[in-house]
Order: sequence, then structure tokens, then C-alpha cells
Amino acid sequence: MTAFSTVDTTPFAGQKPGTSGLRATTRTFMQPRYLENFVQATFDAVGGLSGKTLVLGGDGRFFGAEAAATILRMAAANGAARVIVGRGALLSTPAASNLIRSRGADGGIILSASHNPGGEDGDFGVKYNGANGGPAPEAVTAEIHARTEALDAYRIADADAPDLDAPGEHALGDMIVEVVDPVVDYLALMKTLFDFDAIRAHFASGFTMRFDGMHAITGPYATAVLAELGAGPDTVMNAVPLPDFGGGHPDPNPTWARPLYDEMMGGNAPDFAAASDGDGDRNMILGRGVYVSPSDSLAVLAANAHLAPGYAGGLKGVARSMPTSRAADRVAAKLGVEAFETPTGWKYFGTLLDAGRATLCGEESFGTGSDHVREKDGLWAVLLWLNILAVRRQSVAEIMADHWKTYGRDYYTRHDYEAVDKTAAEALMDDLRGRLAGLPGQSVGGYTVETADDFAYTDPIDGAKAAKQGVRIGFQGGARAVFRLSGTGTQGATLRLYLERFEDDPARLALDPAQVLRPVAEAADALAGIRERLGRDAPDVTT
Ligand code: G16
Repeated sequence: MTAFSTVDTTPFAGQKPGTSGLRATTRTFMQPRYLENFVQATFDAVGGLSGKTLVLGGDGRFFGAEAAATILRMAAANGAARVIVGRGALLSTPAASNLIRSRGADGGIILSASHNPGGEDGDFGVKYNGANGGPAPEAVTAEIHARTEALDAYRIADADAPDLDAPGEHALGDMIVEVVDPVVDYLALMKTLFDFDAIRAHFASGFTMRFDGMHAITGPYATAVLAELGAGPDTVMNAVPLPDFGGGHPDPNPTWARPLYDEMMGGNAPDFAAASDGDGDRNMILGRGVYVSPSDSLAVLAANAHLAPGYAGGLKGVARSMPTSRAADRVAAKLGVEAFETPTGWKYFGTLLDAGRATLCGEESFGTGSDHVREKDGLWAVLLWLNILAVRRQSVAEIMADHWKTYGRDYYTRHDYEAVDKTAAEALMDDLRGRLAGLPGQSVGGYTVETADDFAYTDPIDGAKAAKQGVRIGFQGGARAVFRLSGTGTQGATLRLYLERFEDDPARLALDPAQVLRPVAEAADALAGIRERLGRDAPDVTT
């Protein structure tokens, strides 16, 4: 007979889920009662766990296995019937979403801080996903936060959690802990969507690729998938997940995946390259000598998705987050399907996907996905690209040139000012917000402001509202600057400045984005006083 304890606790300030779950330093999560409080608040906020089935897993970062054991003991004490756990407490975020859906679970908990560095001195995170497999919507995260502020006790089993390296069913009190292979179900899903034979034939004809697993969760998934496709044995680099991601920053962008980027811009590059992040939901796409911006990638995937069997019937609609460039909207218009603009955060796509209004979704933050799960999915994006390349038999550079010729090009870049003083960053945003009404008609840095607003959203399916989602400045001539504070950082504040400019002059489709966008960046700085207010000469990360 397993005994359960009710342990007295007091609230921790600031257990407020951000863009994607609760993220904090690993040491914060390792404090006694910190994880337990948030998990109990989550269980309470979703109506308790009695008789429910959950999925549990994470990206393998430091403290993940210990956290999983604690959560299992708490789930048993809270009356859960079954928890399906990835072996070793591992599951990529899209694989967790898939398991919730395919097993008809009531929800799941994902242990990850995504692209944030890991290790004892890095970050950790906990995110709750609902029965549709997607991140809990704002109403639920608000309820979790409210509950954390009133919590006075949590429940936990006294017994140890079972060995999570042992596949099969184990008992923990009356609850079943089912340890499953983290890759098998996900791989089976990918086979229903993509033409593995065509991709295999493409590799057999000499096509070459490099994939950077960044010592994070996608390594085992990519290794299994690419082996099936007959890719060469050294295709996957940094394939073994490590608790601290090998000391790296598992964020697939030109800054943090620099070795891969440099290889693709060098003389001996393979045909195609991609990288994924800590928990496997992000992707970066590169061709020989060409970097595909995430906004462009979404647009190209939307324009070509019908070439893959899973999307042969066409798309129902395309959704993008507000700061993502408008390239995908142009494709949606040509396809005659709906285009949606949502706040930043994958959770805002859930209702559109569930209602069958959108098939593809994407964000400038290296996230792309479809209605096959309710999370963005890094490897899925890579496979869709591979399927398109296998059918079109053109290089990435040729596909991009053709796309821009057809639709025009939305030059795009994002500047991140990381870990800046929170008060100064908030003052910058507040000041901008206060001046919005007077900005149209004003001239800054050679640009005239045409529109200025603070993005607000009403979900077209359930009517939920979200305000203050980012300041949008539209300049005459079609350039745009968006200002937003990140909701995923754990130190100070991070200001994101998103810049874009549309160009359809055939002679101006192959310019350097940094050069094209420099005047827009200068106008944005003149408008908001970034350098002066934040005390920074240049962004820390440019993507
Ligand atoms: C999360 C969210 C994304 C969001 C990104 C950046 O990604 O799921 O929807 O675009 O954070 O958010 P922010 O700009 O607030 O930092 P991930 O991969 O970290 O889960």
C-alpha cells in the first residue's frame, strides 16, 4: 500500500507562465517546494487529476529526470490513473503533443526551457498541454498562476517513482506509469505525412545534408528518421542529448548554430542543412550558400505543401504570429485560403487548428508546424522541405529565387537586446505606447510613420482576447518595425525588434537583408531610443 503525504507550503512569487510555460533558472526550480507548488497549482487549475491520463517527458536537460520522478509521485497522490512517460523522461515537444493526441490523454507536462541554455547554471521549465496536445491557453495559464498564489499544500506519494529507463508498465500506488519509446510513434506519424520513398531516392541520387542536433532532444529523432531515408552516416552532428547541451545554447539560428551556418556558406557545403532546438520544436533551414529566414520558410512550405502526400488535398488556411513577416499572407492570398495573424506563442494557433481553419502555422522565432500535432515541429519542417526538394529537384537557392520572383520578397530581420534592465525596457515600451496616437504622419530617420498601434487580438473561434501584444509601426512604402518584450527569458528583459520591408522589383530580390533593413532599424531606434535607453550599441543576437 503506497502512502501519500500532504505537505504544507507557502506560495512563491512570480510563478506566472510566460509565452510558453513557466521558465526560470534551474537553481530556482531546484529549491525545495518550487516545482511541487507549480505542479500542484497546475493539477488544481485543470480540475484535478482524478482518473486522468497524462503524458510526461522533456528535453533531457539537467534536473529533468528528478523533476519527472517528483511529478509522477504527485500525479499518483492526486489520483491520476496513468502517466505515459518517454523512456529516460525524454520526449520532444512535438512527440509529446502527438502522444497526448494519439493516446487520447487528458493532457501532458513537458519539462523544457526550449532554446534556453540548460545545466545547473542554465534554465529549466514546465509547461502544461491540454487534451488537444497543445499548450494550455491563456485562460488556463492565468488560472494556474492564480492558484500558485493561494497554494498552502501539495500532495505527493511517499514511494519512489519507478525506473524510467525500463520500458513497460509499472505501478505507483493505484497509478500506472507506462514507459514508452520516445521516437517510435512520432516516426510512424511522419511516415503518414511524407513520401519517404521519394526522399530516399533523392538521397540515393547523391543529395547531401547536414543536421545539427545541438546535443538536444532532436538528435535521436533525426538519427532514426534520416537513417530510414538513407542519409549518410555523418549527416547528423551533435546527435547525443546532453544535460547541459554540451555547454551550448540550443537555439537553431545563425548565431547559436554558427558552425553549421559557416559550413553552409563555405566552399564544401552539402545541398541542404537544418538544426533544431532544445526540445525539438524549432528549426533552421539552410541551403548551399543560402539561409532561409523562418518567415520565408513558412511561405515556401505553404506554397509547396501540396507536393507532400499529407497535404496533397491543399491547405485550409495559414496562420502566422504578428511579428512574422507577411510573406505567408501573399501565398495564402494566391491559394485563395484564409490567413491569420495571431499574438506570439504557439498556444494562439490551437483554436484555429482544432476548428480546421488553419493547416500550416509559423513564427519568425524558427517555429513551423501543421495540424498533425498542436506544437511547432522542427523535424516535421525539415521533412517537408526534404519532400519538396525531392519532388522539385531544385536547389534551395533556386526554390527561394523562384518564390521571390512569384511573390516578391519580404526582407526580414530580428534584433534581440538580451538581459537588459527590465525597468528601462518596460519604460521604453510604455513610452512608445503613450505616443502611438501622435505618431502617424511624423517623420523619423527619413521614414514617415503611416500606422502605429499596439497589437490586440480576438480569437476568431472562441472570442478570447489578448492585449498589449507588441507595438507595430508601419512606415510609408511598406516597411514595418515591431517592438515587443520576450516572454521566455529568465534574466532581466529582452527587447525584440522585428524589421521588414517588401520588395518586388525583380532587380532587387537578391540583396543583403542587413543592408536593406539598416535604414528601417535606424528609424526604429530614432523612434524608441533603444541605444540610449538600454545602454547598448548593438543587438546581442541578429536573426
Ligand atoms: C516559444 C513559443 C513561441 C514563441 C517563442 C518566442 O518558443 O512557443 O510561440 O514565438 O517562444 O517567444 P518570446 O518572443 O516571447 O521569447 P519556444 O521554442 O521557446 O517554446
